[in-house]
Amino acid sequence: MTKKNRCLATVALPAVIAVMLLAASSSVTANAEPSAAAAAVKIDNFVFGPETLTVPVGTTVTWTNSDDIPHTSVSTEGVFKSKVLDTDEKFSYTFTKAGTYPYYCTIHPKMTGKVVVQ
Ligand SMILES: [Cu+2]
Repeated sequence: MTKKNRCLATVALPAVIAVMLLAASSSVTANAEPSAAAAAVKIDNFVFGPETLTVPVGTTVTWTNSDDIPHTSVSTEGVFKSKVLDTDEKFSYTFTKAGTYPYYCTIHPKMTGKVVVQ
């Protein structure tokens, strides 16, 4: 091996490994969630934002408590119910049927929101 060839090998090998890792990670992601949509509701300053969220059927909605006091996200009709979410905690629910899903915070019942699934 000439000095030049050895140099090429040290550069090429990590590049090949990087490409293999990239290929592996992207196929794993694709398999885990084939066509799942995602949407987010942020809880901040005693408000669900957006208050009305419209999503397609099959969407996973994630509530994140960005407030510095605990909140919950509980379906008025008993469809879903989070635990008490402390700061930065999340709750997710996947909506598989069309409809309107009102919800509220059980600790502060004046906090309300709804998810419209189409
Ligand atoms: Cu609350």
